[in-house]
Amino acid sequence: MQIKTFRAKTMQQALNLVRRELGPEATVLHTRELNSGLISRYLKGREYEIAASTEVRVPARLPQAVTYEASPSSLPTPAFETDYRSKYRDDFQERSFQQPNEGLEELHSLAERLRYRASARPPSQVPDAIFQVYTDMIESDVEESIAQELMKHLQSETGINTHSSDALQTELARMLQNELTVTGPINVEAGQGRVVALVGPTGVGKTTTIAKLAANFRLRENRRVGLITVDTYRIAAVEQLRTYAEIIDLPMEVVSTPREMRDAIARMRDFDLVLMDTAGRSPRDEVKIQELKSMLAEAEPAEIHLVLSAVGGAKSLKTTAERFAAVGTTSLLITKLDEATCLGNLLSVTRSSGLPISYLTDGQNVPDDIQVAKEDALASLILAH
Ligand SMILES: Nc1nc2c(ncn2[C@@H]2O[C@H](COP(=O)(O)OP(=O)(O)O)[C@@H](O)[C@H]2O)c(=O)[nH]1
Ligand SMILES: [Mg+2]
Repeated sequence: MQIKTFRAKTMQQALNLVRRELGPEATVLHTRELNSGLISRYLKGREYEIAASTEVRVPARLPQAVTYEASPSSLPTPAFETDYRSKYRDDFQERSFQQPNEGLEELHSLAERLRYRASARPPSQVPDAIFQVYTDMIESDVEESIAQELMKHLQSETGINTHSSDALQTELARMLQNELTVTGPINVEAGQGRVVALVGPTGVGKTTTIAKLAANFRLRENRRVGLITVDTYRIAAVEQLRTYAEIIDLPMEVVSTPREMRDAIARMRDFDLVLMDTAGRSPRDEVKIQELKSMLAEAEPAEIHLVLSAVGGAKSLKTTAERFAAVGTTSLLITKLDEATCLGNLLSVTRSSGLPISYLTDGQNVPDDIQVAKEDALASLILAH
C-alpha cells in the first residue's frame, strides 16, 4: 500500500498538491498541522501535511479522541476548512481564558526576580549583563546551583568585560546545546522487531505517546507496528490503547505475566517495531518497580524511554529518574511542554540521570503533537522565559 505525504504552508496548497499528483480520486488519510503547539509554531512556523493514497479506503468510524480527519470518499469538502477554523477558534479562546492566570504568573516571576536581585547577588562583582542572564535562568526554573555554575562558566568563556547581553545569550545557548544530548528518532528497520518500551509514573502521557508514535510510524512511514500493553491494573487504560490500535489498525497484545510477555514478543518478532506500554508505577513503590523490571527483562527492549511531564519540579523529576533507573531506562521522553511555563527543570534531570532526550510532546492530539528532540530547540526552550 502506498501512502504519500504532502506538505505546504497552507492547507489549501497542500490539497492542491494532492489533487495534482494523485488526482481527484485520492483518499485523504489524515491531515495535520505540523508545529501546532504554540512552542513548535514559535520555533518552526506553520505547516500543513496531508497523507493521501489512491489505494486505500479508510473506515469512516473515527472516534473523537483522534483528531486527524479522514475522508472516506475522495477529496475534501469545505468541511475541512470549517474544522480548521473552529480549531483555531478553540485555540484562541483557550488562550484568552488563560490570560488572567498568565498575568498572575508574570507578577509572580517579577516578584521572584526582584527577590533575587535583592538577595542572591553574589558578593563578587558580577557585570550587570551576566547577572541579568543569571536571574533569567532562575526565572526559567533552572536550579540555583546549576545557574551559578553556568554563570561562572559563561564569565570565563566570554571575559569579564562583555556587556552585550545578546552575545551572552548566544553563548549560553551554545553551552546548553553542548551539554544536552538527544537520541534522534527511533531507528526502525524492516523485520528487525525493535522493541521500544515506555515507562514512567501514572498520567504522564505514556499511552497517548505510544499512540502518537504508532500512528506516525504506521501511517506516515508505512511500518509494520505491533503494540504490547502491560497495563493490567486499570482496565480503562487497556481499552484506551485498544481504541487507538483499532483505529490505526494494529495488532495489540495484553500481557500480565512474564510468560505471556515472552510469547507476545515471539509472535511479533518479525515486525519492524514493537511499542510497549506499561502500567504507571509510583516511583515510590519499590516492589512495583521490581515487577516492571522482571516483565521488561523478558522483552529485552532495545530502548526504554522514561516518560516525564515537563510540568514536574526539578526535584521530583530527579527522584523519578533515579527510581526508574533500576529498570534500565535509556532515554527521557518529555511530555506536556504545552502546559509547562518554563523548562529549566529539565537541566536538573538530564544532568542527574545522564540520559539523552528522545521525543518531546506538546499536546493531546494524536498523532500530531510529538517531535523528535533537537539540542538547539531544547536550549531555546530552556532559555525562553
Ligand atoms: N497537555 C498535554 N496533555 C497530554 C500530553 N500527553 C498526554 N496528555 C494527556 O495526559 C493525560 C494522561 O495521558 P495517558 O497517556 O493516559 O498517561 P499514562 O497514564 O502515562 O498512560 C491524558 O488526558 C492525555 O491526553 C501532552 O503532551 N500535553
Ligand atoms: Mg497509560
